[in-house]
Amino acid sequence: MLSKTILDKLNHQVNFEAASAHLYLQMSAWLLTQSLDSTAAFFRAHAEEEKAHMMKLFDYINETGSLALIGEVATPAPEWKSHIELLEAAYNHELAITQSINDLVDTALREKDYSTFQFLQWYVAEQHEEEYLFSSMLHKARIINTMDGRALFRFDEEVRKSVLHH
Ligand code: OFO
Repeated sequence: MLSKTILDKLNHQVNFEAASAHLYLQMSAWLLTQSLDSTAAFFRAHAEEEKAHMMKLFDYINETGSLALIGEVATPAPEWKSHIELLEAAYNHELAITQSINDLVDTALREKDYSTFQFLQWYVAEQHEEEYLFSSMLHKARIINTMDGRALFRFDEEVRKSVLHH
């Protein structure tokens, strides 16, 4: 049985993951208007991942005999001025998710809810992956945005072709 504190926080996380799915889907639409089709495809696929994160929580809550709640999801405003600004927003969003997961882990430990603590470990590992993924994308976008950066990238590409493939 989940305590009220844990249940509220888990339901809050259900909503957060749903909001993430909406945000990334909105981002993919904006990216399409900028002809960044592959980045748009990435965000669209990532919106699906967030939906899966949401469903995993939804199932866990229901399996404990508690009631998962589908809350209202805020409408994301597509007001990014550049793809870099969008990537920064996405990275910051992931940092906020990590914080929320960490807070849940903290509470589970404090309440000695070891089942929830164990369940959340998947999210802890996942957030490590997601932060890495989004920060490396942002980093690459920033590099390619400068002339020197483009030259560096070409060099790196040459290394990939000539050294790594031999
Ligand atoms: Fe992108 O993260 Fe969900 O949990």
